[in-house]
Amino acid sequence: MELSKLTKCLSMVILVCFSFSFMEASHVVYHTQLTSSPLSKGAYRTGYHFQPPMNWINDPNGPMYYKGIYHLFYQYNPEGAQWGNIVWAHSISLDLINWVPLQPAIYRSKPFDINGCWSGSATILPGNKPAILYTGIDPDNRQVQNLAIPKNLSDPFLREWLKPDYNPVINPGPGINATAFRDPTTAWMGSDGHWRVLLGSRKPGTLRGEAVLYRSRDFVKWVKAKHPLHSLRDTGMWECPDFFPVAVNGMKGLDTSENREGVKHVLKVSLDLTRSDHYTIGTYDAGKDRFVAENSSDDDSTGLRYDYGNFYASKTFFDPVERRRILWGWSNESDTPQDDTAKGWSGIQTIPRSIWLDVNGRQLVQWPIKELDALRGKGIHLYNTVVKSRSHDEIKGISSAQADVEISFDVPSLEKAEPFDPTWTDPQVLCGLKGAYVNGGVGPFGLLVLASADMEEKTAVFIRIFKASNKHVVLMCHDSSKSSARPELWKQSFGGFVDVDVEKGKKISLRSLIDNSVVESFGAGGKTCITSRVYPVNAIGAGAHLFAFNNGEQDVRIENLTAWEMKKPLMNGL
Ligand code: DQQ
Repeated sequence: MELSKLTKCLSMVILVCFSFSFMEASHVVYHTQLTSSPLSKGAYRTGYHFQPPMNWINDPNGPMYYKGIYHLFYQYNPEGAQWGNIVWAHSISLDLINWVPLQPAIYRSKPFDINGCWSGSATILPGNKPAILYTGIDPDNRQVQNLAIPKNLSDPFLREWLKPDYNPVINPGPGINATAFRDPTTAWMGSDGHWRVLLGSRKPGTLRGEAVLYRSRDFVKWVKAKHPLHSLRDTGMWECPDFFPVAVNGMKGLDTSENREGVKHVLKVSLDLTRSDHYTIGTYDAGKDRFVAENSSDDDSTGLRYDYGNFYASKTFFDPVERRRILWGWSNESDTPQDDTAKGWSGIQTIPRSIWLDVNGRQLVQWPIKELDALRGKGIHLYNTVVKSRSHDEIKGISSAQADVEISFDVPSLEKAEPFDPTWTDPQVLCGLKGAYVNGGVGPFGLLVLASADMEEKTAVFIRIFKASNKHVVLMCHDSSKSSARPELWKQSFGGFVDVDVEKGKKISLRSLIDNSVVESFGAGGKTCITSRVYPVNAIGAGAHLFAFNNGEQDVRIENLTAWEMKKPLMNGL
């Protein structure tokens, strides 16, 4: 089907879905006890992040591209703003930014998923046939793995999914804890023509996290491999594993089954113990079906993370059109469950990010997909502007509650950098210790976003540079301690180190996607990313201001700043 026809079809679906969303809205009671609070004004609803019209969402599931359409499924509670009654909600898009909701694709209906349809992934089988593997919760509350296939392959929207009666296709067998056995990955095919899939698990009676491996010839009959693909002690339950190849050179993504010279592999696990996503770069030994991590400590809680903030249960997929790998992650609310009930919703997906291996081979780099730029509206530019020591300057001219800000700083001298204490191994702790309002040497400098006019409320996105014995250490933080006048909220600061040679260029960049209650930031071109959820009382709508600030002793210079207001895409019928 050509694109114009699809666009027409999509518009028709939008109409249908508007009525669908409206019908859903009619039986949900919320916003009752509130009068003029930010909650009642809907001030925290995001403008351009993925979310349904209402209710709870969590993990992104089964993202894929099929016949001209991008599909995103996600964990959804059709009945309220707290986790429960989970189904696979389904939305489609032509550009990964504008979304149209369809009916739920997978919902509780059979013994093998009667107590829940939990996370899973899509695989495109030969002949361009999508297949979904997901975790079902059976009548005994065991976690079993089920196969779902499209009812009608000629429907590019893939509206209806069949769950064959031979399910479950994988049962928790001997040596498996039936309540810690879930979240199948996208499968990949080995050179022997057999499929492989991973399941997140925890070795019974231990805290050893495992990525259990299964093989299949036909995608229906699966046999457990003798060894897990990878495991690590003391890491607890591994949820939502993801395993994919990355090119050693260049930014192009690879199909999940690709494995050749010039390819490394990435294993990501979502650590239930810390609710954070960690990834490791390594080699996939296809002969032994083992993953060999380049740095064995990297998948414990001190390792590399996609995002050092509020970001969990992420999943990638290969986009064959643009030949890129795209990452989705769930960002949970950090307000109270009572607020979520009052808002009538909870949870968003972060902006889809292209990911690739950094030229240094040590980490991944992430950047918002280029399609997001189409939402940029009114913009302002600043060049060559000094931000003096211990000062802040308002960036005026746009409305910044929903904005995209790119800024690049020149740091003329590193002489005043504070000494780095080698015991500072946890960047989050360091960001708490040396927050935005603790004066420093080189930094803290950066942006104050979602700030009230009197600056009582503000979220700081900043850089601080230290001098270690043999190099400079760059720290990136989100300081949310003053993000809201409401004392009862959780205002955790987040941080990550940035692996850049700041001595060389004496430059560092930041990009922040601001969206009412979300701040999603990318440091040094996407080497370090942090997402925070914040709930200001006054810095909402037209009351939200934007500043550049510098609480360091050293002046810094804004080499370039561009800030755009962000328009609202079609977002699931709203
Ligand atoms: N969420 C799903 C599980 C997964 C967890 C249930 C991760 O399948 O392990 O909603 O957030």
